[in-house]
Amino acid sequence: QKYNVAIVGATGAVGEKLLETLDKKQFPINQLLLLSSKRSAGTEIEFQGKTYTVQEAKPESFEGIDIALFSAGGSVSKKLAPEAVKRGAVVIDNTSAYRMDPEVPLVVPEVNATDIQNHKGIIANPNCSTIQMVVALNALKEKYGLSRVVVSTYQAVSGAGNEAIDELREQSKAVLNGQDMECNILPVSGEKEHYPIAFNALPQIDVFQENGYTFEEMKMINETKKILHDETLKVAATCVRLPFFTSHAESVYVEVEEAGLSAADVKEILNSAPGIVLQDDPENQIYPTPLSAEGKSDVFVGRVRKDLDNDKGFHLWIVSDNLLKGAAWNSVQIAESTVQNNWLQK
Ligand code: 11C
Repeated sequence: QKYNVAIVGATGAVGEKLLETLDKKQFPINQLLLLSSKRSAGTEIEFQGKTYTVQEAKPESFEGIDIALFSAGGSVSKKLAPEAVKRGAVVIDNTSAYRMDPEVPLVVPEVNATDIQNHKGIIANPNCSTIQMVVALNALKEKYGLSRVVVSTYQAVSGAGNEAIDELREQSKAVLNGQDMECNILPVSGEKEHYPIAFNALPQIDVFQENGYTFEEMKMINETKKILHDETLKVAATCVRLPFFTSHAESVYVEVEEAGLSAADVKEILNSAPGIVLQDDPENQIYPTPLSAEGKSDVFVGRVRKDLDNDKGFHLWIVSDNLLKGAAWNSVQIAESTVQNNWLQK
């Protein structure tokens, strides 16, 4: 069977990767519809030897669509996802619009694919930095139990979209040419203050919340609990933007429930978990980096160490391509799981 698929946000950084992933996975497509904002409508995109003209996304666009992959920002999803569902489509939404809605499954297929069955038309794709972390956390939780997680992230500019990628490129050029930098986008497009990302580190991803955490940090905290089905899990996060284009890296401290484990025990579990590639050989300086993970769909884990003071504490370094497993790849995995298990019906 083949499906009519729409991509909303086809011209964006994730949209591009959605097309790449649908092609790579040979997703069974009958008709493909590429949608965008009015501004990007008219753009021509090649896919599997055919040229498609991107159309402005409107409620009527979704007539006859089976699966709509949304990645055009939360406000577009809020407005158009219900319209798509009303017209019979299942929406896989890569924005934060519906993630914490109790009616909406929030899915990383290696962790909680069966949650898809409970969907009422919308399935949410988690935040990129959450996805790569929970793939590793779930493996540990299933075997050893999990009580606490403290994460600090090192995130690529592509998480903030094509404009942020351009900003890093232009600022880097300016610095190297001894010119003044323009700062218009980062840390957050539309915020009052903008700071250089080139040759810098910005401890703000998304807007600040009343509790002093950023929205990105709260996404990591709340989404992790939802995906792992554990509201009692203690999670703290600090999210930082760094000047590279692709892949998020994370330093993660975890406390498991079982006592007396070694780093080797933890590595063994991670090594056999779905979606994870263990790259951990300090003697030969083997560990993942943002550049080594770029373009790959796996979650890479290295630097696994036992805490020196806490018997149940372990430190991990987790890296993955934020536009692939963190976004497009995970969305298409959700689509595959949905159709292969006959879970399209609401
Ligand atoms: C970033 N994690 O790196 C964000 C991008 O909620 O899907 C993903 C935003 C989201 O800026």
